[in-house]
Amino acid sequence: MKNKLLLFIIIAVLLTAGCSAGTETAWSEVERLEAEVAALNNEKDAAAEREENLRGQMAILQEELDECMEKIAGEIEPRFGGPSKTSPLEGNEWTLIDYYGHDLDGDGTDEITALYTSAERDASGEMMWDDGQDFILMITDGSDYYTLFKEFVQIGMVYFSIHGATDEAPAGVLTFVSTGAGLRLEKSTYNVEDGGYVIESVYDAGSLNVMYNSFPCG
Ligand SMILES: [Ca+2]
Repeated sequence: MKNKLLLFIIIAVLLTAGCSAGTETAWSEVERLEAEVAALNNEKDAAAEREENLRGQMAILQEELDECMEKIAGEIEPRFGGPSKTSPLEGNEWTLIDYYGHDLDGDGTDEITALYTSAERDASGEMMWDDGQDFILMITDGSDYYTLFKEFVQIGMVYFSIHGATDEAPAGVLTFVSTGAGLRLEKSTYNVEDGGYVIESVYDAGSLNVMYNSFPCG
């Protein structure tokens, strides 16, 4: 009887010890797994932050690339000012800034190159410039109109000069666009084959912080 009781006690002790050891092992495993999950979450947060930073950098690079492509396209691909029977002045009020007559297409007859703006003159004839206004530089040849420049210019001015033909170059028009953010220069020459003016970008200063220029105004 005594032997049976002793055997029961030993078995009970062994079983209790076994359960306790199993529970401790399970808790350790849970703690290890929790630490691993926390580490993975930290890694995930860091990766998300890196991704956001990269997206920001990519957006800036894309913007710079677009600007470069736009600039290159403007420099490489000339515009074409073909003839139109409709004046670009139609539909709005325009103020004539300046004009000049010269034979630009070599047919012996002068065309009129004229610069207009949407800004108005006051009663004494002085220009009333706004922060920005539209400009049109156009050529009139009989009943045909050629638009060399038609844009809204913010805090800036448009000028033109006329050049006669030489042995090296045909007659043409230079268009200067001076703004608070840069300077553009375009050259327009008549193309006999296409029957219109090829407008090439000669120079584009890009984005500048212009503090002053001595160009005359109006
Ligand atoms: Ca002519």
